Amino acid sequence: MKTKLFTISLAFAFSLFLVACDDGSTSNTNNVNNNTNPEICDNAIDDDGDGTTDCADTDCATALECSLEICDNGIDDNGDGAVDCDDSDCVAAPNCVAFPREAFELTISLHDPGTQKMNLRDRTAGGTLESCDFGFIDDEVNGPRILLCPDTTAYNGGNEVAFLDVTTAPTDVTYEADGTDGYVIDNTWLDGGTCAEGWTCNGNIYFLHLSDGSYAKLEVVFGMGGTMTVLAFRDIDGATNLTCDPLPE
Ligand SMILES: [Ca+2]
Ligand SMILES: [Ca+2]
Ligand SMILES: [Ca+2]
Ligand SMILES: [Ca+2]
Repeated sequence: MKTKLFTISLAFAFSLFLVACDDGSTSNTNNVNNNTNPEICDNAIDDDGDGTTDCADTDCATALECSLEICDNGIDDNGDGAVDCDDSDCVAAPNCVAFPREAFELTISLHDPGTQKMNLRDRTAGGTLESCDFGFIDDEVNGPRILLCPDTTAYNGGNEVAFLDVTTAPTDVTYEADGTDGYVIDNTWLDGGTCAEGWTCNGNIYFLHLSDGSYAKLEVVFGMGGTMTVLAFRDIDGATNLTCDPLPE
């Protein structure tokens, strides 16, 4: 008899529990209705068994650890203890990249055949590179000129300041193939003229279409006395985008 009363009491209590928890929803995605473990939002486990894990679970929509880190607001937005650029979520944020992956500086000695040709894809330089993209060569008469390697074409942006901030390879220009003299892109240096002896050549911009289909941009920062300093920008995924984040001071 006692056992029967106990069973009835238990059933009644359980029915009260069901009534108390019924919010009328037919959805079973809310943990309040699941009668299962609540989703913990940072343990890589689908705790409540609904097929979604951690931040992918709508139960975690408002969880701090599922917030996006905003990389320049001085706040630890996602509560992981790391603020802005110290947060690994910001590793690719423009303001957090100390040295952009695909923007780099080249120093080219026009009189050293061993450094005259460049491969932008693996950042190698050499005078006999088979897979080079371009080179700079001083032909003594006309000053330094760009030499395009096989299957590289280029557009000479001259010293158009407007091209400095360009982040997408221009599509409304004609990319020229190599000429018979190997110096297809002539100079239109900032200070004009032909870059004769003693030249100072700053500010020239070239867009390259590389043999793998990707684009690059070259910006001559400085050129004097047989040495050229060139910034090279390239998007690793090819297509038309260029990475043009400024280099650190
Ligand atoms: Ca979880
Ligand atoms: Ca889940
Ligand atoms: Ca932040
Ligand atoms: Ca953080």
